[in-house]
Amino acid sequence: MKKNIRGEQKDVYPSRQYSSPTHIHRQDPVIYSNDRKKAPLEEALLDQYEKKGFLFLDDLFDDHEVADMQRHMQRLRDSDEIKHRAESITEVSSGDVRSVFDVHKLSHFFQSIAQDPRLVRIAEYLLGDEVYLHQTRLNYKPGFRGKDFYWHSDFETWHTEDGMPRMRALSMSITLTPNDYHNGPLLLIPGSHQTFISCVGETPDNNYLSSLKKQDVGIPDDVSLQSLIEQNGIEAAVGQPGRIILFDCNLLHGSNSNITSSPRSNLFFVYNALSNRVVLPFGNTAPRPEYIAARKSIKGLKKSD
Ligand SMILES: O=C(O)CCC(=O)C(=O)O
Repeated sequence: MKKNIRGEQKDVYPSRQYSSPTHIHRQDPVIYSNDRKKAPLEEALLDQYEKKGFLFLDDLFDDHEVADMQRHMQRLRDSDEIKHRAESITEVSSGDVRSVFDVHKLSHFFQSIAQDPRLVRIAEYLLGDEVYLHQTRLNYKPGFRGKDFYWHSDFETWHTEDGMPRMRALSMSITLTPNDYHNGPLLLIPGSHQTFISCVGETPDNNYLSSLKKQDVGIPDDVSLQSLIEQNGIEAAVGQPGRIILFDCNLLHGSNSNITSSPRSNLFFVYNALSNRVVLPFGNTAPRPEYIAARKSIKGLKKSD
């Protein structure tokens, strides 16, 4: 095994280090809190999250709140200043904005949504710790030419390229347009959060921008994907704006391109346990910038007593 730059030998989730893919059974809990009486979610939803690695919440935000989010999303989208900032990732072919990172720092409005006690309490319960924002982003998938996101586990990237030690993080994605079967909704492989796929291929130094655009590293192999999909199927997170798609950091997910006329835009907040804050990357590369992975600007969002 390659020694990482922290000088440590032990990496329980090594990836991009071997010449063929391997599977490692998850070494970490899915739900870290034990007292279900204190849970901010119903028992059935907790069971579903544990088993499938994701759940949907449809009624957490009211129509006014969702309309406000849509307005602020559009404002960021239309801003020329934002488009030219490093936090904006553009499509290789069209130059269109694909993602805007750090939305909680670019917009006070999105900061307040990311810190909303209704969201933070759920994250705290599932992760069994005070949480902070590891990453936030808006993903736009315009009509006609909205590009796909290939299958991946976020944790594989966050561990290898950012140094997130363990599987103790989750994403909450809030849909800001209708997500239907045709316009490239998020696709999830139920149960895949239990298996870490150690991917093949080295990460070139400072390749993070190109790999965000092209997704050419940290991609599971076809054989592994096929067996997980054959065992568990695929679920499409279709729903109306304002739905929260909550998923574990190691869940395999992706989405198809959008050739319909209906745009699809989703917001993502990534909560990580404070005790799981990033160290140096396990893949031996230089850390990615702060707007992609919080390393210095870490602020606990304590909401539970
Ligand atoms: O927006 C999507 O459809 C998928 C996003 C995703 O997986 C990512 O940004 O890592």
